[in-house]
This record gives sequence, C-alpha cells and structure tokens, in this order.
Amino acid sequence: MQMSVLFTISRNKDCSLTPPPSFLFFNLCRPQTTFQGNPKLCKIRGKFHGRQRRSHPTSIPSSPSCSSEILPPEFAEYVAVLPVYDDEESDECSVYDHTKVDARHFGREAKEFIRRYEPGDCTEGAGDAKAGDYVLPEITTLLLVGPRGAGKSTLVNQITRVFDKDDEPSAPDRAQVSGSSKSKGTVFLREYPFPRNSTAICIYDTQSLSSNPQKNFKTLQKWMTKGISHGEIATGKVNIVIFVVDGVSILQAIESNTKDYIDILRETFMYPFLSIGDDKPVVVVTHGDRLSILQRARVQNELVDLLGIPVQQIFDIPGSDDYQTDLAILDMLRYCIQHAEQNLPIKLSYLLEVRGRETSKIAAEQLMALDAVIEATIIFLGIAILLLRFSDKLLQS
Ligand SMILES: Nc1nc2c(ncn2[C@@H]2O[C@H](COP(=O)(O)OP(=O)(O)O)[C@@H](O)[C@H]2O)c(=O)[nH]1
Ligand SMILES: [Mg+2]
Repeated sequence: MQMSVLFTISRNKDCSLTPPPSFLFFNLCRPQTTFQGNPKLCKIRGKFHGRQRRSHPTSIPSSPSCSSEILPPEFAEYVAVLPVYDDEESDECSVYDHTKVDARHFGREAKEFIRRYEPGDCTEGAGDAKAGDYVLPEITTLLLVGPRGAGKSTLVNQITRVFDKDDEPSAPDRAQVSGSSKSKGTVFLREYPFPRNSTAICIYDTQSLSSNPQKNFKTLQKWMTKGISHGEIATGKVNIVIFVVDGVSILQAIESNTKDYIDILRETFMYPFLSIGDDKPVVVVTHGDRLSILQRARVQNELVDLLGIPVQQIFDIPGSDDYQTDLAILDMLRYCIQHAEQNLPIKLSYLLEVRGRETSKIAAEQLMALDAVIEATIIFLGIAILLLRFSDKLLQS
C-alpha cells in the first residue's frame, strides 16, 4: 500500500471551481447518478463517445477572469491524501473511494460558491475591466424553457431542496408540478430565488412550450428582449436559458422515428433569441431514473448531434433525491453562472474610456514621430549652413 496525493480543488482565475481530476472522470461519466466512479460504466459511455469526437474540453471556455486576489479559505487549495492499492482490483476500489471523496468536496465548494455569489463575481480581470465596468444585473436570472411535462417545475423544487437540506430540511416544495388531476402545472411565469433567501440569483419557471413553434417563438422573443417579470416585481433580463427535455420522450421519438417531436425541439432550441452572446441554452435531461445507463448515454449523445453542442453543456438530472443528483444540479448551476457572467455587457463609459486611451496613445506616437522628423530637419539644416559658410570662406581665400 502506498500513499498518494490525490487532488486539489482551487478557484481558477476565471472563477471556475476546478473539479479534481477524479471528479472530471466522474463528470465525464454522466449520467452521474449511476456512473459515479465506476470505471466499467464509464467504458459503456466511452463506446458512445467514440462517435462523438467533437466534445470540447471539460473546462469552461475562458471567461473574464477573477483576478489574482487571495482566495477565501473555502476555495483555498485542498489536498487530500488517501491510500492507493497496488493490485488492479484494489485500484478500481480506490478510484471509487477517491471519486467519492473528490465529488463530496466539489459539491461543498460548488454550493458555497453559489451561496456567496454576487452578480459580477466572475467578471473581474478581463483586460483592465473590473466588475464595475460591466452592466451588472441586480439579480442573475436563469430561465427554464421546455415542453410540457419535461420537468421544469420539478427541477425548481430539486434546486431548492439542494440548499434546503442545510437550511430548512422540512420546507415544502415551491413550484407546482403537473401530473396530478388537480394541478394544471405552471400557468404563469414564476420567480424562485435560490437559496430561498437569495437576492443575487433566481430561476424562472415558465408555462410549457406548445406544439406550435411560431406561437412559442413569439412568447420567447418577448421574454428575451423585453425581460421577464413575476407579478409586480421589476422586470429583469434573462442571463441564461436552461432548456429542459424529458429523456424518455426523446428516446421514444428516436426509436419510433417521430421526426415532428425532434424537429420542434431542435427548432426551438436553435431559435436565435434563446442564445445569449455565443451561448446556446444549457440542456437538462430529466427522467433518467426511468432509463438504463445505456439509454441515458444514448440520449446525451443524440442530443450532442442534434443540437450541435458539447456534451459538457448537457446535464443529466434525474428526478432522484440523492447526493449524486445534487452534485449534477450544483455543477449545472455553476456552469450557468459562469456563462451568464461571460455575456454581461460592458458599460459605455468604459468603452469610451478605452477608446479615449487608445486615441491619445496613437496621438502621442504620432507627435513623437513628428518630433523626430523636426529634429532631423534641424540637424540637416545646421549641417547645410556650416557647409555653405565653409565653402564661402574657401572661395574668399
Ligand atoms: N420519474 C421522473 N419523473 C419526473 C421527472 N421530472 C419530472 N417528473 C414528473 O413529470 C411530471 C411533469 O413534471 P413538471 O415538473 O410539472 O413538468 P413541467 O411541465 O415541465 O413543469 C410530474 O409528474 C413529475 O413528477 C424525472 O426526472 N423523473
Ligand atoms: Mg411546470
């Protein structure tokens, strides 16, 4: 038996939490609930991934970085030391243990990151720009979009529960889930800050998309351009869209070759107003608890091909209440926050200041060049005068 340094968790310059290597391993083996740390299950997913060569690096694309500030203790470098066994069987066992430990730490850090989050936390350091140079939202707004029954309201309750587990374990669900004969599901837009008392981040549950894409586009365009509001609460701009789809329906549609369902889904997902900057919506696949591991992997890979997004932008979040699902939720939220901040607009005053600085730099360079020309001319004239005087004297003598 030997001892080995296993992983570090640190806050990156771009404000992302670096999942420990074994969490990446775990994360790439989505769906998390059943894949966690099990190399055999990862191999199953690998089979599908052979086809999917365009998957992007797991790290978030470079975002405006968060400066070289001294990190708060909870983001401080963490090093765990655990035993590693030599034989192959023990290796698997140890990878599993390590993955569990890694995942637990990642989960804690990610939860703490969201609890402490303030709009602008991840913007500092892009060029000279500071958080104050961006147009910061009062509250960062995530918008849930998806077909009826996809699980949008269930997801709101799951997100709330992840934080309620620490704060208020017996608190009731907030969003109305459809399915019971009494409930019509979500009828109006509803705002849900999370954690419940947050003033920094909220998620909007929406009425479901209809089977008429044109009608959907009209509503979506209104929400995305004019902002959304809940009752009399001030209207807010959407910072990122989460597209929720039911994995079971997708699989059924693929297997029965039901093109209509898939086409509407794709068309709606690709609707330009749902993209913010270059970011297409984040995808959450629900109902994984009703599918096998192979089927879940297949749904994810089909979505990669269908929607043209990297697998890291697709989160498998089944309606289960367990630690691995909580991790998947936290990972998805962290991704949403980072991407929302990357697309914040820069203030006009900052742009003018930068333009002014550039203009005066160019003017100074031009002046210096002019200065050099004048100096050269003076020297040339001086030499010419001296030569003329000299030749004059020669002629006189
Ligand atoms: N088994 C399972 N059921 C789910 C899941 N997500 C949602 N549901 C169920 O699907 C139905 C519709 O969910 P709801 O959240 O109201 O969908 P919405 O119309 O998109 O808001 C409800 O009966 C939920 O309990 C999931 O991941 N797994
Ligand atoms: Mg609903």
